[in-house]
Amino acid sequence: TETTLDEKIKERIAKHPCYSEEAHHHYARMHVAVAPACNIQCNYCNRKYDCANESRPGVVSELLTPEEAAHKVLVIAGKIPQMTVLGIAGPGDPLANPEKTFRTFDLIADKAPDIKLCLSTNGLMLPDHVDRIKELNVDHVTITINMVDPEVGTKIYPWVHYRRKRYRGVEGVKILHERQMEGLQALREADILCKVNSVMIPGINDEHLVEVDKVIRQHGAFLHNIMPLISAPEHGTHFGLTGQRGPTPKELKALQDNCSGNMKMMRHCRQCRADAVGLLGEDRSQEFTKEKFLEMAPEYNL
Ligand code: CLF
Ligand code: SF4
Repeated sequence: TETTLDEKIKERIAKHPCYSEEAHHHYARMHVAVAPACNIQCNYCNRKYDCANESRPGVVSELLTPEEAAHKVLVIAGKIPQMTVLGIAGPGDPLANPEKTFRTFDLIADKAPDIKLCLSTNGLMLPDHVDRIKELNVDHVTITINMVDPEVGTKIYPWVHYRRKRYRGVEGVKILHERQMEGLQALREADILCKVNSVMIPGINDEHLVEVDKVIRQHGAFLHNIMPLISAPEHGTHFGLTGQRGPTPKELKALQDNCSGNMKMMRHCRQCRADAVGLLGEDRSQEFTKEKFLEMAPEYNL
């Protein structure tokens, strides 16, 4: 029955601070930055900094090897008992670095099986990896979807690098769009909870995101997280060469209100760094820099 389905989903998200509004008061997440490469270009991205699709632009996270990352996770899980989720969200695209991403998940699943694994991707390579994601018991996957209309997409993505070839303009955008839809579908079939992030870019995709919301809902997305473009020239993050501004909080809220049909709208996102540690909005990453955590012994006990 529907009630038991609801109950089951509630249980799956109960300790995930992003998927459950309530959980974010009590449970913490950490990110490990193991994935440097990316396979597309977003106009709002400056490659010197963390991926802007699931993180805070203008921040440079410390890159770790999978082994260092696993060590860090065991150290932190031992020190912060509310730590329930490990996410990989950058600094590039996790699935443009599949060996590093999956090696990290493997190590953690083996040593800390009660830590929930979470992944965020632009979706280009997602269809190739859904089986592996399911095998590893990764129950939460985020895809950043900024458009469902390639014409809008050409204003956001100048190129896409797919299977050893670079596609410019609408050709590349169409590949990205098809792969994102395919990935969404595959997640639904594998019964993996999918959150969609969209970056709201005034004048480019702001009105179009209502359509995006509708389409992803039809495809079974669980949660929609519309994030404001953070455009800060002083951080070297700007949208193309146009000096595009980000939305005001009022514009963001109006769009979120406009979208919230049946699907849940995430409104408590704090746009984390790719090496974030702690409750959402609390940043303890500086307590666990590489220099520091490598000196600490993992205290996490099974
Ligand atoms: Fe990290 Fe993202 Fe997983 Fe959460 S963050 S990979 S789903 S564990 Fe959360 Fe941070 Fe917002 Fe992301 S507040 S930026 S939505
Ligand atoms: Fe940058 Fe992330 Fe876009 Fe890649 S997916 S170009 S890292 S914002």
